[in-house]
Amino acid sequence: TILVIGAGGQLGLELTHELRQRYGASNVVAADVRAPKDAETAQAGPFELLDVLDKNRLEEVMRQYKPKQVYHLAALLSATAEKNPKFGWQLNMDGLFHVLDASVDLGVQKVYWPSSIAVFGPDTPRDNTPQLTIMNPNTVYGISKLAGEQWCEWYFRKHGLDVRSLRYPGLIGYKSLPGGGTTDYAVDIYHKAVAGQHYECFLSEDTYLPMMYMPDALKATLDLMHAPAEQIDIRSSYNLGAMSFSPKEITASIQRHLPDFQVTYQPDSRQQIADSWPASIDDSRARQDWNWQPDFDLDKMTDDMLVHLKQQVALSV
Ligand code: VAH
Repeated sequence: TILVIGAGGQLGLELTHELRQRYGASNVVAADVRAPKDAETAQAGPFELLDVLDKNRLEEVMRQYKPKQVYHLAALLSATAEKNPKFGWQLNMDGLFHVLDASVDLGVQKVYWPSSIAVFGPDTPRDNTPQLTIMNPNTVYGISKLAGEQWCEWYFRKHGLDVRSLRYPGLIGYKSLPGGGTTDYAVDIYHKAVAGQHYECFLSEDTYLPMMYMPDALKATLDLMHAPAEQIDIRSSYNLGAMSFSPKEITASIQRHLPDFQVTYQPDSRQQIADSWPASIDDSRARQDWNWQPDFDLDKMTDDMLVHLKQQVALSV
């Protein structure tokens, strides 16, 4: 059995769907602090209400299902955590400790925990950011992800827990909505374009950020989890990249299909967060250790996103 904590989030919803397709729906338990919005998650397989800060409830769920693998995705993302710093730290850190301790106690074979390019800060080299480099994150989310990486490595060294992690760039998909991130503009913009509306972007037009299409993020996650343990040389978290683009470039990519689509720019507080992050990532260690290779670039992602979002609109009328 596999347990997915935070199964209702942007990544959790897609990962649960992918894992259920691969391992059978009844073998993948979806858990989240709130009941699933989409009927599919609820109907397709087992669902448990779980607040990961409630350690007793977490242990109860884990004793009931005895998962061999746990994917712990529940967290506050960058913009939300910056507005709720104490809760952001508590959820991101105590939630992780509860999962790591319960996994050691109950003999879980593998744990997955997502990190982020948010672990890098304003004095990190911005272009082709290396795996090992200066890391002074200046957001609550980034501080919690950097601390979490170090704790994952500690649990691997001290308890032999096989915990694995990826520093995701901004993730973009059509099956789920983002929740409180700084890169969310890159999802919102496609929805507006397909709805025939203009989009007001909360980042400036030349804000370059590392990004990845959801199918690539799912492939990387499962490739990492399937790799033999002896191939995993990095137990903090692997740099992971696919592409980088700016709001201006994703707009041009969309206008290849929807030439009348218009975007205006109104940077808000998320601009400072974006400015503290790298422009591009060196993920050569992931490519060396477990053969990472992305499939989607910006135009290929745009073509796929627009086709699927148009289908969703057609089905919803
Ligand atoms: C965020 N989407 O914006 C997340 C991610 C790299 C960005 O961590 O907070």
